[in-house]
Amino acid sequence: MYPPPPPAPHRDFISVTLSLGESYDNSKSRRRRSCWRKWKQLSRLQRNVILFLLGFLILCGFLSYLQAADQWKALSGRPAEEQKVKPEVPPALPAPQKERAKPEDFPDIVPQKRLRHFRRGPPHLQIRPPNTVSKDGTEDDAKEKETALGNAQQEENTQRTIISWRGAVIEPEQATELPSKRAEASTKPPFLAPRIWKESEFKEARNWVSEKLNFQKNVDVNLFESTIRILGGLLSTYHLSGDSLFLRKAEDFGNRLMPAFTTPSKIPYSDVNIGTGFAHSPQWTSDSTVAEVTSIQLEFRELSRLTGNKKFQEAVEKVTEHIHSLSGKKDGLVPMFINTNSGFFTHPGVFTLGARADSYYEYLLKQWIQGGKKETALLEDYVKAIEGIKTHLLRHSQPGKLTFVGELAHGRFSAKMDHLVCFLPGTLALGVHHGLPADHMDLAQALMETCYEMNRQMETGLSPEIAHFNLYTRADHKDVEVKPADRHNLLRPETVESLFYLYRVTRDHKYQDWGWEILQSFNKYTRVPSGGYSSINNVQNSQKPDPRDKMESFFVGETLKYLYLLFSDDLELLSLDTCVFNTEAHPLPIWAPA
Ligand code: DMJ
Repeated sequence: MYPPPPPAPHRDFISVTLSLGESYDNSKSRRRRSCWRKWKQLSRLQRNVILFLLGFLILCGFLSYLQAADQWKALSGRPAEEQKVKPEVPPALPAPQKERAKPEDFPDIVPQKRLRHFRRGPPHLQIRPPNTVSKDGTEDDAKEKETALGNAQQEENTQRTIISWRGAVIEPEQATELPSKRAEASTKPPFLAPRIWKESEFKEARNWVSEKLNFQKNVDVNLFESTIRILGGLLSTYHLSGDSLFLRKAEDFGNRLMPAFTTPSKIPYSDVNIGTGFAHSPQWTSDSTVAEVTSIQLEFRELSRLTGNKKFQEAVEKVTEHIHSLSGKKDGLVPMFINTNSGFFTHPGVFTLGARADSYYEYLLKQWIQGGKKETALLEDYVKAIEGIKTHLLRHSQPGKLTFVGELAHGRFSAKMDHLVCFLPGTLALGVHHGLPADHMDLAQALMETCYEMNRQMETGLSPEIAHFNLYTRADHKDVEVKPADRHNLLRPETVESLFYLYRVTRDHKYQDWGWEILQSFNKYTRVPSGGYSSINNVQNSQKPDPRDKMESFFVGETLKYLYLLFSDDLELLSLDTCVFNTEAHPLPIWAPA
């Protein structure tokens, strides 16, 4: 007797069996049968691998089809929207500010040689010097050097203009005293010579907008970011210059954003392709961010007022009205997400004044101001929200008793505050300037001090992206603590934005002094020797702040603008009584009473 054969060993490798003994038969049914047999002979692992590959190929094919379809759609064209727009309402902000200070008026101010700036290109204004010397210090080959210099030269013209429009107006080397000290000595010239723009620079920029700024591009943009930066910027420039080119561009751009509102709920999608008009949510969700859908109203309302076309205003006001009557708020505080299909808040029960909710509160107040303080529902929602903040989110840190705004997640309080929340003291002060209760000012001042401390307590004098506050007294613990992942500074504006409002409303020079300290820190730790500024990775390491080689456009659009206005002696410059700043610091007019 032979012993029984041993059990077949488990195989988890792929094998291919070739049947050499069979003669070749060409009949279809035989081939099909043999394929099926081979398939059955494969192990489960082999079959899964083949099925996965097939699925993957089908998915790739489908995605390329979608992309091609978009391109065909774009090519089939959309009507040219660069028609002449006859504004119903003329520009309302002051006429363009020309250069008002001549060098001879300020003999003790030595003109600075303009720095050279190099740039990769809009919209991120990434600053890099031309790379003509290799790492080991030897010169690169002639061709590379020639290209780098050529590009740098070409880029320098644009960069110089951008920086000098806004950035170079602040030349801190020229004034070394604290603003409050300087103000005491009335015989001295103004703290900073106001140089808002030079006509030649404006012309250069206008030419660029006229000849190069073309929105017929097959590109996805974020509705909120492009509204506050591009649409807001164009509308503001129209008001400051009175030049209808900017209004025509604004209307063209506004039209291209409108497909974002074609959702079942009328809560807009987050993204829209300005070339094809295809609007959509992010790939992973059908939600939009609450702050984003509620912080486009100032711009769209103004666009309607100027063009006489109500569709812009109607689209954004539907969103405001919908959210006004939506359940899921907590004493005026809103969750962070809203679904574009159902129109309901999602991820309920989480409340913050930071990312994804911040400018919802800001735009309630600012729309009320923009519209001449008549839309009472906006004011009610704003005042209610401030009370909600006081009830649920306000705490005091230890040992310094700093007032801060934390977060609430399903009833659990977290002592975490984004630097973004530092817009709040400024917004509260603006409300008080327009007649809201005086206790809002107490809160504004307390929070302003906290935001200043978020900067001052760091080794670089610059705030981290997120701060954590100590709620209990513990030995060797400061009020403000920072987690390793939150130690970066993106050159954000919120602290200096609020300092500007606090100074305008109280006229207390201490706010100028605080802004001055922050500006010195920006110059010390974020300024790039070859030009421009850079975000840094570590505000707690003054030896190695670790630049990121990236300058966000809000640094020139907001941070430097608010610093300029904070230090300006002209308190009527872009007055809080005639204009309202959008959330990207672009001034828009307050509508005159009917
Ligand atoms: C800006 O783009 C806007 O102020 C926005 O509302 C949130 N914050 C960034 C800059 O920090």
